[in-house]
Amino acid sequence: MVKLTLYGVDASPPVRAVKLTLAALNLPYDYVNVNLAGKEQLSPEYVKKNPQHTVPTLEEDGHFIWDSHAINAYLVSKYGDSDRLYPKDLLQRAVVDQRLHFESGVVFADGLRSITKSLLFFNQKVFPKERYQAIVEIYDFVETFLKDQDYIAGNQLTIADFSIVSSITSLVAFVELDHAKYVRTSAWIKRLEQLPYYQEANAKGAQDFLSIIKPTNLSFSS
Ligand code: GSF
Repeated sequence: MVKLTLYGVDASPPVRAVKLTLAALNLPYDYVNVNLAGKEQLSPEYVKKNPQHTVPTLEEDGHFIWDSHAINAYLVSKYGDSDRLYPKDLLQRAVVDQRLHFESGVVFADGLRSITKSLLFFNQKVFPKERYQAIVEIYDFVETFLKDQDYIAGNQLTIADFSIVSSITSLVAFVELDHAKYVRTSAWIKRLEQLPYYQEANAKGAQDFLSIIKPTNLSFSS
C-alpha cells in the first residue's frame, strides 16, 4: 500500500471531511500541519504541491490531489472495499454529487468562506445581514434534504455526510443551530457523533474552529 500524506489543519472543515473519510476507510496516513495564520500555504514548497494553496491536499506516491470533495471521491473509489460511501449506481451517485456541489458552492462559499476570509485575513467584524440570512437558508436546505431519510444523500452514510457535517458544525460558530427548529439536522448530527472516529476526525477540529471564531465577537448588521 502506498503512503498517504494529508496536509491540513484540524480547524478547517474540508480537512475534517477528508479525515472522516480516511478514518471510515481505516486508512493509515501521515498528517502534516499547515499553519494558515502564518501563511505557510503560500510558501514556494506548498504552492508547488497545490498552486491553489488550499488545505486539504493529499499526497500519494508523488501525486497531489486537492479539494476535499475530489480527494474523498478518489479515496473511496480507490481504497473502499465497497462503493458504500460513494455509490456506483448512477442515480445514487448523482444525489451524492449534488450534495457535494451544494457543500462546495453554497455551504462553504456562501456560508463559511464569505465570512472567514474577511474576518481572519482583513479583520472585518461586522457583516451584512445577508450573510446571516445565507446561513439560515443553508440550515433550511439541510433540514429539507433530511426529510424521510437518515443521511444527507439517502439512507446510508456517504462522503456527502462527511462534507456537510464538517461545515455545519463550523457554521454554528456564526449562527447557532436552533435545535427545536432544525430537529432532523440535530438528530443527524447526533447520529454521526456515534461514529467511533467522529470525535477525533471532526468534533475536535470543530471545537478549534469555534475557539478561533468566538473571541472575534463578530456581529451581523440589522
Ligand atoms: C476549499 C478549501 C479551502 O478553501 C475544499 O478543499 O473542499 N473547496 C475546497 N481551504 C481554506 C481553509 S478553510 O477555510 O477550510 C484554505 O486553505 N485557505 C487558504 C488559502 O490560501 O486559500
